Amino acid sequence: MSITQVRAACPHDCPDTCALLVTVEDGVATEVKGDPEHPTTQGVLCTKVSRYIERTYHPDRILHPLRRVGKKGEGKFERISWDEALNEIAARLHNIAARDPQGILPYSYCGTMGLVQGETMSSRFFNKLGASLLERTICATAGATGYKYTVGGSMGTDLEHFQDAKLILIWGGNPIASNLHFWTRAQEAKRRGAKLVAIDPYRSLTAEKCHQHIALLPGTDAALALGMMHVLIAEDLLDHDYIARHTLGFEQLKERAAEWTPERTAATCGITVDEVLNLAREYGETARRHEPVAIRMNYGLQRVRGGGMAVRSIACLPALIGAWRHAAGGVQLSTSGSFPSNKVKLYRADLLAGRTPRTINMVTIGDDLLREAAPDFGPKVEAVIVYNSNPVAVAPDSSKVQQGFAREDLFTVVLEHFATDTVDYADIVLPATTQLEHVDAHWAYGHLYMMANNAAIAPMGEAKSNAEIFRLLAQRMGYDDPCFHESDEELAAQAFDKTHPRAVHFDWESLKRRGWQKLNMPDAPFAEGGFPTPSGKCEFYSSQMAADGLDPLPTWIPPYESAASNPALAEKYPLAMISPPARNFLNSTFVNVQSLRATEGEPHLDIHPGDAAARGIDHGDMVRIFNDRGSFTAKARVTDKARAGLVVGLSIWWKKLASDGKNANEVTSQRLTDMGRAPTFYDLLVQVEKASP
Ligand SMILES: Nc1nc2c(c(=O)[nH]1)N[C@H]1C(S)=C(S)[C@@H](COP(=O)(O)OP(=O)(O)OC[C@H]3O[C@@H](n4cnc5c(=O)[nH]c(N)nc54)[C@H](O)[C@@H]3O)O[C@H]1N2
Ligand SMILES: Nc1nc2c(c(=O)[nH]1)N[C@H]1C(S)=C(S)[C@@H](COP(=O)(O)OP(=O)(O)OC[C@H]3O[C@@H](n4cnc5c(=O)[nH]c(N)nc54)[C@H](O)[C@@H]3O)O[C@H]1N2
Ligand code: SF4
Ligand SMILES: [Mo]
Repeated sequence: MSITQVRAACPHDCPDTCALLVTVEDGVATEVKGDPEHPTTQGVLCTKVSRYIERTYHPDRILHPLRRVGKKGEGKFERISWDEALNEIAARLHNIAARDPQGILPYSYCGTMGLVQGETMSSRFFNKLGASLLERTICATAGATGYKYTVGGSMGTDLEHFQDAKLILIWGGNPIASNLHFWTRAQEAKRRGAKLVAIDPYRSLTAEKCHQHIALLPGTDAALALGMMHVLIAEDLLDHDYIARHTLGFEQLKERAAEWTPERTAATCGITVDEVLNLAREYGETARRHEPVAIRMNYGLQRVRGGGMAVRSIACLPALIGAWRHAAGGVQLSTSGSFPSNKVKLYRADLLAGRTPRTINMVTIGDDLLREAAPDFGPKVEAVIVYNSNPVAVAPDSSKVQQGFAREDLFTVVLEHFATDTVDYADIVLPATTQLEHVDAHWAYGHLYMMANNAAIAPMGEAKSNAEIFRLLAQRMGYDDPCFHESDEELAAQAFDKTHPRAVHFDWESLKRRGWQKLNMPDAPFAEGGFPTPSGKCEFYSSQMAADGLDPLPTWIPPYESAASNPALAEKYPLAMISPPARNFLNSTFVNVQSLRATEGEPHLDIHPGDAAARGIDHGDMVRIFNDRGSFTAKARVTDKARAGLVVGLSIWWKKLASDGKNANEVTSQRLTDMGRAPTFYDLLVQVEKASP
């Protein structure tokens, strides 16, 4: 028997991008574990990916191409050959492209975060075709935009220093579920005497284990940050030297913050004046003692109308108290901007050859699939090629999305591992390889290591990698540019820009052997300023924002839907709802892995005892959650984990595995954030009632 161990990387949309060791016995993968030597993985994986073998060898894997035989949505298919599948797709795409290639739309996100199996061959393919461009905004662009205006780019505190912080604010994130290796560091900090504070409307698994939990109303984070600034300034808990040398616009910020008294802040956020005062004082006083103070800001607070401004406002705080002076101080939202990935070479925008196709926002796919040709829109969408995403389950305002994909005149191709909710609407389904079956190179958004993924096993059945599928499609379309012949290995070897000082040491052959390699980065990136903003300073005042039509100073933008901002709507739909990630799923991935679904049970709705009693709802009752956009059912959990006025439905369930064939996105809206054109998944009002049996 031959036993080998293969170095791999976790492909999932998770900040941790773990280093994996895959045990292979006679060509069969038998175990996936964390690399004990990798400094952030430290030999530990989350429960989900510990089950990667179960997912890879799952009996429901799609293992050969399929053609639809039933009605759209029914999920009935017949087996066809790769030749038939590729020929049919090429014929349909040629036909549409002859009228206008913008009628063709790619739809993809981060099913895999790999640079190769993400957007390399696919991007080249769609650029050459002149297809519509997709704005990949479904997750992080509100915060990334707000952070960029303020700090200059997606960079911040290095994960590997958080254990040395003395105060950590975990703001809008639930790392026990979604950023496990940060939580390890936070716990080590706790053992060394640090205080952990969770800022979250919901008593999440993480909030439960922090020293303090501040349960503010959803969408009020910018107000809390402004209130903290008010106190820091009023009580002179500032680092004047850092402010003078490394920030821009302090005088204007001071005027703005003056408006945010602790009383106004507390009323806006639905918390106490003491909570505001004590948080600000602890934040300022810890820094005053020259101790590191860090913020781990995450995505929960961005999924509302003012999501960009919320991130921007929080991102101003470390500069006010000079927290950036310490390696363990500052703030981390995402480290993605640290990676010089080689997008010019990988994506090949030059293949557009001067054309500028229209752009479609993936958040508004529901409306856009239902639109007719129009001067302000362009041609009707006639074909969608979906890969690395499951839009029918994850995109907002789901009944519209479903209606769009149900269009008889829409040609849909889905590259997948499993028969997801989206696959049910496909005309052609193509079997894709999993991370164990293909090669890839990875960046990360929670640490600073370039990562390699070696193929551990041969492709299952007739599955092919995404890059290979687009390579074959390019051939069928008659594209002869040499870039369409590059192998997955050749693509991986170009992953990072070796001319960039942070990646000069990148070498694919050695990365493959070692598995990982840290970027060249200073320990405390902004200790001496040097922010990558236009002014080189942390911009409290941003002229760029003014030029972009935004308030140049931090400000609170109320949610579209809340009791305070829309009282008329709140009469009808009095409860705010959020649907953050369930611990055992990764977005909608893993929902079909039996052992993980069994742990989550079934779709739940957490509701405060007061709100439940007012509606005659008991623990365990089936409830209907609804608003003008739609409804879904879930089993009520009556618990004060959800603050009064808020209901929480951990997500993202496959619709077809829920009792009513629906999930939380029935009630979410397609409205966009203040900046970054991102979704507002947690900005909505609903009513809840006992479901009729
Ligand atoms: N297990 C697991 N891990 C995941 C994912 C998953 O689905 N499952 N998804 C991955 C992806 S794609 C992403 S983007 C990240 C997301 O990572 P995080 O943003 O850390 O997501 P969550 O862990 O749900 O934490 C969000 C928290 O924000 C809170 N929240 C909601 N609204 C507000 C608000 O207005 N203000 C504040 N302060 N808090 C609010 C929620 O109650 C929730 O506890 O996680 C990644 N990791
Ligand atoms: N209500 C609500 N909705 C949300 C969110 C929320 O918190 N609440 N979160 C939002 C966020 S943050 C995000 S990032 C999006 C995520 O939305 P998506 O990016 O669509 O993520 P997944 O649902 O995990 O779907 C990814 C799919 O890619 C497939 N896949 C994985 N690897 C490969 C591969 O190598 N090749 C191919 N062809 N397929 C592959 C998987 O099988 C899976 O079905 O959802 C958003 N939707
Ligand atoms: S999902 Fe996240 S925590 Fe789990 S193995 Fe992958 S990178 Fe690590
Ligand atoms: Mo995400």
